Amino acid sequence: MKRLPVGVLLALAGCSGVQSPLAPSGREADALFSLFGLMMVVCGAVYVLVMVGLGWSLWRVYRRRTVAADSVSISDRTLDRGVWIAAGIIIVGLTTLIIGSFIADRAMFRARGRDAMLVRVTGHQWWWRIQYRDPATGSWIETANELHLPVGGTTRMSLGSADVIHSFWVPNVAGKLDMIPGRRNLLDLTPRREGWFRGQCAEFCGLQHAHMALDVKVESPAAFNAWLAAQARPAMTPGNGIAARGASLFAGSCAACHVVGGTTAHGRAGPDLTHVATRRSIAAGTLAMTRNNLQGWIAQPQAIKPGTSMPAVPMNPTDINAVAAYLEGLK
Ligand code: HEC
Ligand SMILES: [Cu+2]
Repeated sequence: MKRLPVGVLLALAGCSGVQSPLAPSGREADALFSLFGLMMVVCGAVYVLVMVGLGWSLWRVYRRRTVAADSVSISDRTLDRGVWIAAGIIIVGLTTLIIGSFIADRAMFRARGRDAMLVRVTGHQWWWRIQYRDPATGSWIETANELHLPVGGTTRMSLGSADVIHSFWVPNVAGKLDMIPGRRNLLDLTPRREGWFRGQCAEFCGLQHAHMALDVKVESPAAFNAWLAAQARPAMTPGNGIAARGASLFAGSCAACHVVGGTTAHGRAGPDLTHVATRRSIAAGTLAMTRNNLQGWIAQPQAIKPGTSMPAVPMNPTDINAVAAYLEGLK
């Protein structure tokens, strides 16, 4: 049986993932993938030609050497011809690449000017604030760390930052774009395949830069609309005794930094938690959304993301459990 080296298998495994520009699943990523292919072909061809030329000249030198050691010389005409061929290859190759990248760039911003749905994403150390403009009312619907996109449609991201420079990158769907304090950059996303993808902050932004990931769900327009409508609703009222106790503890210790829609929690320093339990992970893709992980995060955020601006609020385990039960009910 033929066996591929482990390194080759690992490299190939990287091409099919949920965070890979080599598995394009959107119009903008398609354009970049085609450009990547063109660059591989042009640069590969130049590489092969250079290697063949090198081999050929070495072979000629070697052949002559065996005849007479000191008669190695290249005529001016051969030299001239070589220079012209090299110049031709460079001009044709570079022109092809320039045209290719111009076309890819146009393809990526084709929807500009048309009315795409607008989503504001703001980078924070080290999480993402996400705000959808409600097409019906024009008001903003806020969530965090999990982006939903309707398949087939174009969503325009307005990217900004609240502190340092971050960079927004969901490789399967589109290229990356920096998020710069004081300005908004626009990026269009037109995913064409449903499923979960993963984004990642792509500009070093401090200690927990690596723990600044983004869950991305591409779904049917109907599922997307239902999701958006659910996100716009105020939070559920706690169902049982423990969760109700958790709610009052939350109002005392956490409300200064977090919003829970429909309650007195109005803090803007941290992610909106109105529907936190609908999300797949917490702390920007760092932990799966489970009761245990909520408890662990509340008890020791500094152990999970050292340097995060969420402090460990002093609470005993029973209270932490109650708060986690409350959050788990925020569907
Ligand atoms: C000083 C402000 C502050 C206080 C007080 C605070 N938090 Fe946070 N919280 C944050 C910040 C900032 C983050 C984002 C951290 C990150 O992911 O890097 C966060 C993240 C979270 C998350 C993860 C949300 C998500 O979608 O990823 C949960 C859950 C949470 N906090 C719960 C609580 C609870 C419960 C309390 C009270 C016990 C609390 N927080 C108190 C600032 C605060
Ligand atoms: Cu970042």
